[in-house]
Amino acid sequence: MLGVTYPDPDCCTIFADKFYAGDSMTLCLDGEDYIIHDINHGWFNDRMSSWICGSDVRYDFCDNAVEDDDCRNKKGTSGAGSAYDAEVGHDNHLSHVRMYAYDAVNGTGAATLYKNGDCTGTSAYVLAGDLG
Ligand SMILES: [Ca+2]
Repeated sequence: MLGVTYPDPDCCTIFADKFYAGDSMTLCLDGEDYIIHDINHGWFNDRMSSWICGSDVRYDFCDNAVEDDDCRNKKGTSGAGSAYDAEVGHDNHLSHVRMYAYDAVNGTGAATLYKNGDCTGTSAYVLAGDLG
């Protein structure tokens, strides 16, 4: 097992160390459909090494500051629904998180893909119906 509990369904917990260890921070949708957590100027900037997220949220973990508005093209990692990554592919780069309400049953489902077969490394979600 993971040895760590899932956060609330609309939240992600991010950790400073691999395998859900070290300092952590929990980020939530807080009832919104979309929210940005800007941590670029905070104590957790460029520290995330693992994460775990709840079932009702989709998320982009972005390497750069919010104002750069560039989270794709190998400048971030992402996922949808209950998922986790013990060893992120963009270790110690996270500067902001975009979170979206996610409903795999009544909304658009998605799959979260990982670079490595053991669900580690860089990840990305693919929404059902995406042309890819
Ligand atoms: Ca950064």
